[in-house]
Amino acid sequence: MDTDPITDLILQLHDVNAVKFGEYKLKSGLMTPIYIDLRVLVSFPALMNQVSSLIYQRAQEEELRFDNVCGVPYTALPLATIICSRNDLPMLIRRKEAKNYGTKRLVEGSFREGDTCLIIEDTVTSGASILETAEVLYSGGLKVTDAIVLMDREQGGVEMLAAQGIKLHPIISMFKLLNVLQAANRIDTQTAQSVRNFILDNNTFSPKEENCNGVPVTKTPSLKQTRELSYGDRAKLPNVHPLASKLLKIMEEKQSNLCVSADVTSSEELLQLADSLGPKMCMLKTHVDILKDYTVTFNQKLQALAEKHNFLIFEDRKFADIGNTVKRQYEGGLYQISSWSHIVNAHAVPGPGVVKGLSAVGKPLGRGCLLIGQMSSQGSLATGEYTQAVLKMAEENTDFVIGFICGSRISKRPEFIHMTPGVQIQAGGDVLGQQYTTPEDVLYNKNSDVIIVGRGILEASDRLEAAESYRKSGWEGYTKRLGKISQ
Ligand code: 5BU
Repeated sequence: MDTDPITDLILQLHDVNAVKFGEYKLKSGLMTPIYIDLRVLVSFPALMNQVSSLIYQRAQEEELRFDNVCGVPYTALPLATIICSRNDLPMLIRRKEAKNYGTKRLVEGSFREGDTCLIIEDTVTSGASILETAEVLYSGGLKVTDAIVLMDREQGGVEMLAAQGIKLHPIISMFKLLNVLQAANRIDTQTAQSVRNFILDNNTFSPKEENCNGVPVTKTPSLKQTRELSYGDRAKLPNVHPLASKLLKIMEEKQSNLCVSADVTSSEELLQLADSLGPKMCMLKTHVDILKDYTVTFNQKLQALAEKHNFLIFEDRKFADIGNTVKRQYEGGLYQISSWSHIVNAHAVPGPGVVKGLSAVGKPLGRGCLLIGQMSSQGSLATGEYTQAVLKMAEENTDFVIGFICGSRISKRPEFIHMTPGVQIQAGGDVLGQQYTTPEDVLYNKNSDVIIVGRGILEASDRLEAAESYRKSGWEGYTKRLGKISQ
């Protein structure tokens, strides 16, 4: 099988046990489910050479200009040595402590004041170690503009260093590493997802720190301890979309984060479901194209029930075409979805045009859209870098995108709503690839906001009783989460 050099390197790093999964303590004291230990590299000369080549190649690709190279002690020190020796570059060594005899220098090697030094590092979490080395180099009169790191844990290091004027160039990013190991069956989906959640939930960078005069100050990055905002608090955030705010208020008022997926084929049955389960849910999800007897009167009745029981309607249409087509599918045709559905969803696969097309119709009507960041079905291709691209698309369209369909929280912005399908009281799946997790897992462990439940309720002998039990366990998961302190 042909692999790119990074994929190949990731697999080799895993082979030599430089990537470990379990419970480990970071330098900061934070517990982590993944530990990158590149100290073992020195025992594998071929890998040392490969890594050094990739780092130097990166410096060339980025056309970096520098006079000397300094590896952050200790792990990156031999890497810097190989790079400098092979490419005839002058190296500097940063001492951890000044010796108490002789010159007392903190930077060993010969350099001129004003020289630019490139920093090499093995792993970055917050960026603090690189900054520490840069500060020693600054004190010697050197400049630092760039740093290259073999492994970026994607926990805020790039942003923190950028705020300090240092551009960080990662060779391997955490999400790429997880995707590669998962695709190669080195780790299972659950492990990969739990590490992704950990990384997303543990960003160490808090931007703008200001002193009392409003002047930005340099602060050693610290891990923030925050308590989760309640649905009600999130409804009042200044940048929240009005429809997201409405939904969050409904959830708070009705103590429900349950969206019932009304996947039935008769309009009469759907209306009856909406009326009887209305008090239990914050949202009703439809697949209008599976109804065998759709009429305009039906959707007028459905809207009246949404008013009566105070829930939102979400047509799970999953638009996925070019902007011009989705615009016409959303407002026209038999169903005229935009005229009755508060919320629709879309795949990001066509690019931003899909959101632009839908938004042209929905925004003036005060509608909102959920982007599909992940799917509950087995083997879904919406993972890793794709999910990250969806996130970016949402962030660029917050006047219409109100959140995501996903398996777990993918954005830290409390204005976005995360909704998760594939939920049943009993975890498991169906014969066509659906995968189920429990309400508690979705709310408490996966940090999502809304559970979407279809057959768990529809196939119960008493649907009302089942809806109440999903409402209750979803709400309990959420209240338990509110008590949790996140780092
Ligand atoms: P279920 O009966 O609880 O399995 O129904 C789940 C519903 O959510 C069903 O209407 C699906 O079309 C919908 N769904 C999903 O299951 N998984 C996804 O990733 C997305 C939607 Br997007």
